[in-house]
Amino acid sequence: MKDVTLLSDGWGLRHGDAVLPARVPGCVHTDLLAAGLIPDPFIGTAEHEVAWVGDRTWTYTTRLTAETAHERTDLVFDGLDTAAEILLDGEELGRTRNMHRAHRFDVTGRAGELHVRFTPAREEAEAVRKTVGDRPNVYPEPSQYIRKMACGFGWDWGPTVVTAGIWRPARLEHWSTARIARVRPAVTVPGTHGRVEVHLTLERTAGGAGHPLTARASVAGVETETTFEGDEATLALDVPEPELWWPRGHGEQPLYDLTVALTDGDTTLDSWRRRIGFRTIELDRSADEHGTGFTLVVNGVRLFVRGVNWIPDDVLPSRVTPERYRHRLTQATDANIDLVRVWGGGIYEDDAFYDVCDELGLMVWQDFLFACSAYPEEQPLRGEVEAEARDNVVRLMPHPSLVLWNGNNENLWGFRDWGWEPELAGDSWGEGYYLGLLPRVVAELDPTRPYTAGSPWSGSWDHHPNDPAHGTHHSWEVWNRRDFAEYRDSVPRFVAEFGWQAPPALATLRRALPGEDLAPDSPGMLHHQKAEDGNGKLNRGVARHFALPEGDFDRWHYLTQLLQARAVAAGIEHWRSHWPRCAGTVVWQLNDCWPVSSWAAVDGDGRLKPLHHELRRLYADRLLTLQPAPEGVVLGLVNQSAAPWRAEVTVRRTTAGGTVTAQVPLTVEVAARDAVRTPLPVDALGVTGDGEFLVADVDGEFLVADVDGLRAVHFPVPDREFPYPRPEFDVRVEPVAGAADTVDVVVTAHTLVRDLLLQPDRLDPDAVADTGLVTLLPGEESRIRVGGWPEPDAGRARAAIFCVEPA
Ligand code: BMA
Repeated sequence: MKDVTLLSDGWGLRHGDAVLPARVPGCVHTDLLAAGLIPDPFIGTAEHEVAWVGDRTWTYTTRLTAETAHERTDLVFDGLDTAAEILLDGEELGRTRNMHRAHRFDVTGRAGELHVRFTPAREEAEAVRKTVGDRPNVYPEPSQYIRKMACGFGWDWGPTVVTAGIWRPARLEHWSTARIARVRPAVTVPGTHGRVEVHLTLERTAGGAGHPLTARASVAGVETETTFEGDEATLALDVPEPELWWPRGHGEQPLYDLTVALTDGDTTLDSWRRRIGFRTIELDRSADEHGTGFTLVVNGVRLFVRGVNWIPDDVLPSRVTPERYRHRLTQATDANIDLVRVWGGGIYEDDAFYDVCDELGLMVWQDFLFACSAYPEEQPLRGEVEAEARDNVVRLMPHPSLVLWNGNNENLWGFRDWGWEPELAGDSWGEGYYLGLLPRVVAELDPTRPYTAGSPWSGSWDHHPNDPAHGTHHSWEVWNRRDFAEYRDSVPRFVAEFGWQAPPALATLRRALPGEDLAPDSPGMLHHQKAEDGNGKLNRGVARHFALPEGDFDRWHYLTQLLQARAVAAGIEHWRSHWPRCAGTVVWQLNDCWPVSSWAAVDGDGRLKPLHHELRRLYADRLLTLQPAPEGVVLGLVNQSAAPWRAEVTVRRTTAGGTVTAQVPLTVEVAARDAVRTPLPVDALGVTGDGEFLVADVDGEFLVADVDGLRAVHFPVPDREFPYPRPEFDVRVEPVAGAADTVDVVVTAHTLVRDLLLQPDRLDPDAVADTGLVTLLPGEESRIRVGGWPEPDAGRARAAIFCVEPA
């Protein structure tokens, strides 16, 4: 049987004359941090102080001992970051230049000093740039000339931390006769049975050549075997009536162990095991009266996708543990998210990520790793791109959660719109990858999954790549230049990116910026804001609705977080109610890779922004909305559950002081997995249709709709024009039986209280609340469960509560 020795211990990192203890997997930054030799780049402006690390050559060392019981020994690296020379007793075993693939070296019978020497990534990238020529990039770094996580060079939400190191596990594999080199399980559900075609590739030793070997595969109690003399075999398993794997919210996630064993007579040589799931996946891109659709169909069910974009959870990605993946992805499912898009400026995540997605029923859309720049198609990059694509398609294809491969992020758009086309003047820029190489690799290796060439992409050059009427669309104009009301001006077929920034939680800022007198433009705040004119956009966003608070950081912080939630709500409420014309929203972005002001719903320390709670409402199976529309105020109801919804809605017109001036009951039938938009009865409610100003001339009136515990409100004027009363409410704290450090903070409103928010991290840095923004009418109560708060106190709870104040 193959023997595996993990090479996790006994590594050193050369630093000057010293050798520091090194972690594998890990990176130079984590080793230097552990040795106390660099400050934490996440704190203050220390990012600058560690910049030198990325520009040095670094060598990892260990000793290899020889093993003689097997015919072959391979030294295997699951990931080397990035340009490395591997030396055994001074003799070169090989060189690498791609963080995104695995490498294997034959070290049979060899012992000695192993050195892995990393050239600075920029040096490697610049050398490649010299040979292939210059190409446009949205960012000032040479990220497209090296196959390395692009966002590590800095992004509009990320620090520049250029890593090096053995970032994924390393091991020795000792084997004889043959080993399993590759297993490609193609899972389909033709009719009522499940079919797994296991495409197996072996590697044999010289002695193992031509030797008859047996491969046995089994899944769900079905077994098959084959004996063969070559290096390839295909085993087909038919599973009668398997339980189907469903995206969350649509059914269960049954997973089946698929095992493959390779034997030589009675001797087992090698084995392989993964969990798979049975489901069908199609991407419907047919033309219709609105353009070209983009609808995921799982097990025959057409889905509105409730998605978020995922970026590397740490700019030092080797630090992300399986537990951390589980925690972060559970935060996603807590917000009723059903798809994560692994964005192309990051990494192909560890298997642990996709394992959790398989279990949680979280669909994964995986980008190939190209983002926001023109990528040369010449060598040595082309060969690396192909090898990396082959590695990762095969590695990830067993996961049922993976539903879509995507060629790149924004590069087809960039070519057409961002001045690249003239600048390139005929040079290669990646089109050959997105429209040629990558779809060929997917069709060859993983033909059961759909591929799309890019995000955004309209399906062909016949339409603008970001044409909302065709395929996927990125909606960035609104955040960059406009009010979020303008999300309502179009109905894209699938919104793969849109978002709004907000600062992280206060406790996160306090940790990242110790001692700073916090202001929107204090030095640390500015350093932890990487977007072009980020604060300007935040401030203009606030000023469209509220008087911009001067000299009151806490209020600015509350209002920017509030605006983030309202902006994303405006988009999702509108687009989701236009199902099936619009078939998904993928919010930019779920997570952060350090503490920063960004579009994320979960901040860099893992704390929830109000947007996270808002997403839970927006992505619930049933959604009630009131939306201004050209035809008047529209009641939008979404029902993504499998049961029809007979919604008995009460719509009220009420004054700021709490007097109900009109009230109508409305019954709306919403079929299963359907959405309905219905204009409000103008006569009964006295509302007129006139753009944003929809309630009749009476000052200080607004609309409230309620059904089955869901509420929607519509205020006809910007907040700064609305005559809010001075908010009055009581706060009490009630213990929760049987739950340590947990209380209910109960807020009773005596007036209208708009967008009340309890910020739990002001109570305790570890405290969490189960409720985000909530609007209370006079007399109403909100019960906010707060966990992780050992010393509850009503006065402190009150001090942690914010709401909209009169202008
Ligand atoms: C999109 C993404 C990222 C970027 C985000 C916010 O373009 O693809 O490149 O971080 O917008 O600007």
